[in-house]
Amino acid sequence: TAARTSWWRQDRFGMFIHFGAYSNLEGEYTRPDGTVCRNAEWIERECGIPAAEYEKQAATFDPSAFDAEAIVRAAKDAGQRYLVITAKHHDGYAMWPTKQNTWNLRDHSAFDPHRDILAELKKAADAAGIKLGFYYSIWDWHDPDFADPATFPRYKQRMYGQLKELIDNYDPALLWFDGEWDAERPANRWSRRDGADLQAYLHGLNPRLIVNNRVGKREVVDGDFGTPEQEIPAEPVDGQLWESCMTLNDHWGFARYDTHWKSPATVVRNLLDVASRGGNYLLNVGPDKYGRIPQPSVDRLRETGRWLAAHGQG
Ligand code: FUL
Repeated sequence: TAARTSWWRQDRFGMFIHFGAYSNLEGEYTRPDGTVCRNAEWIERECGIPAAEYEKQAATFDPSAFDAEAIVRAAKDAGQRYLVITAKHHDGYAMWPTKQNTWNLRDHSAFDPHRDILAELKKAADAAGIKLGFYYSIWDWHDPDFADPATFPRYKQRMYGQLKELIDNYDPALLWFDGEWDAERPANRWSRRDGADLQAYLHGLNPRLIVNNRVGKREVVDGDFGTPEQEIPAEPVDGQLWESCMTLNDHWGFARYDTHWKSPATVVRNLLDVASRGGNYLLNVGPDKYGRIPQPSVDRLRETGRWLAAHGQG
């Protein structure tokens, strides 16, 4: 573990990117009765959007302005040294041309079928000497085999298949799991054993992969590092590596109504606070439906980088 995680421990500061079919709604869903429901990456669930309707809107998703080089530049400007992008969030929509289903950006969108944003990001990140990681939700709202214990093995097979695709095609340095909790499968819980099996499988494919603790049950023995969310732990757990992930406003996915941005001073203070306690800081951006990082985020990243450069940390 020590050797495997050495780059990550040194890099300290990363960019989280929440981008998916939900981004296309930009945080707002107008119900048939005309009322508006607001959310972000949980919008399908929290606003009760019927699956057929969510699929219909996803078919119009066209992030034609996604610019991997601009994203990598924004990260570099901020002093960030790795990226973690949502390859699949809870809505189950894959952001690469997976062969396991058609619920993905290649087969179910209005996006240029010759483009592959994960490949673009990998290329840009490599060119800039920045590491690339993928967020992957175990919980899946779309796959019909997820919630039923009888069919879960079929889901699991597709999940393993998707993860192998990600590793084979994009060679990620890190996998950031999520959605390991049990909301819908009380009779068939994701166990530490499931997590250990999955980790063994992944390390069989690439022994250098770093994996977060949500691969298991978020305990000290699970994965390589802990994942406090929207908080900076006062008392780090003995010897455990950790990374605090945080939003720049109040949502992970793009929400056009959310202008509650943290000030650059707050971002710098959080980063220093995390670093002083030995943690990593994974700071989120949520691109809009065209794939552009919101300007307020770009500005804050630049300010943060300026501060770090001025103080010899850049
Ligand atoms: C949570 C998810 O449910 C949120 O949507 C977000 O991805 C956050 C980083 O992890 O558990």
